[in-house]
Amino acid sequence: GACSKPASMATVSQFACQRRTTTENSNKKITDAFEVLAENYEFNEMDGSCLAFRRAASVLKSLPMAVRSLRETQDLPCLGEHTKAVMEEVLRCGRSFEVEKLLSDERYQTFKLFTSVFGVGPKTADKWYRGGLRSFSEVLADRSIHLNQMQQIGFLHYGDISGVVSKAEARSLRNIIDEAARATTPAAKVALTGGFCREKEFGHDVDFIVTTPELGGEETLLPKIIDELKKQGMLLYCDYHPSTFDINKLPSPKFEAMDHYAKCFLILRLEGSRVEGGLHIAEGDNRGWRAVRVDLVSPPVDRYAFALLGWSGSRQFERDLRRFARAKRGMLLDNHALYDKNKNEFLAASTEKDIFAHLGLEYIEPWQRNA
Ligand code: DGT
Ligand code: MG
Repeated sequence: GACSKPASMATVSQFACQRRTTTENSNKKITDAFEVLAENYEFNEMDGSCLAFRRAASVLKSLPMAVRSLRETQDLPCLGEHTKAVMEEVLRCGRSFEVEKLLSDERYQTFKLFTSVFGVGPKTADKWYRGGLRSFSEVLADRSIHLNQMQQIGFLHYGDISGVVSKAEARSLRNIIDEAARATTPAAKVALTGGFCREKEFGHDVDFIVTTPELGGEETLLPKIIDELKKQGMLLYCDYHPSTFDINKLPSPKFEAMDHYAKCFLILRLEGSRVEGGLHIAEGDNRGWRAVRVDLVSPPVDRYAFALLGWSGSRQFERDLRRFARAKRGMLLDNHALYDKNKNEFLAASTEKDIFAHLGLEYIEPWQRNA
């Protein structure tokens, strides 16, 4: 009957945007196992299986308590045969044989190593792996390999940018970006987004949305900020993409594609910081600075709320917002706009709350979006 299981497990939505997921994860052992498997499916370009394990992990992360038996999960969405088998093993033995096998698998280990380099994705990792390469020294010694600029810089700063960024470092970067923006454009708005706006303790980079109160002012904002950072001697790397935004385009429900706003992927020199437990392969120790990855995105101000919601994450939360909009509301959502297919019109929004309201969703705070 209804009282045989915890009430909180009885009504879990299949959509992450209808769940509240904090950084506290009571089922970390199981979700870590799922994430190793998902990652391996991603390496093998098996998108369906990858998504199945990511969705299952996301559901368990939203639970307020640890799952103790398979029976307790019978009403939870997004758990299939395979995910349940892995979960059952972790519950029974504390670990999964399939995961253990992967963790010691040469191909998995090598992909994990290669994709930890900035600018190296599964495709490049696969090419290097099929070429017989297994270590960084083998890659760097191979004369037939041409590293692009991103990968060269990735190896150069590997020790720093493969380490995590702390909340304190994100805070100092916030001040730095704030000042660089205001120095050139006094009215500029800077918002911290990504994992650090969800109250994560650590991240792999720091993400910001920057804009101006005047429509069109954002067009010159990023180049100005970049110039300012360069003047201050902080700019170690800058990959700038100008805007390709088209206001007439319908939102694209495909999440994986990058959005069309002007953006830059940066590596900045952060003074007075050290990498925790980082290993240095190309740089001396005892420096008073470290390299950090920073992303800046600059939408026009009337798209600010869509950009903010689209970059706040988590990835699973974002995927499900779009999936929910389409499947349950007949609407198309992306980082630029929300389009109602029933009325054939765009729905404007100036805050994230407006977007949730248009979608008929309860508002979920950023710190509850760690799906
Ligand atoms: P991390 O790894 O600690 O930096 O964690 P997050 O959540 O900050 O992840 P990150 O920095 O990769 O991305 C932040 C958010 O930006 C992500 O949750 C969704 C958005 N985003 C990043 N890359 C893409 C992309 O390729 N397509 C779309 N649509 N959104 C993206
Ligand atoms: Mg991030």
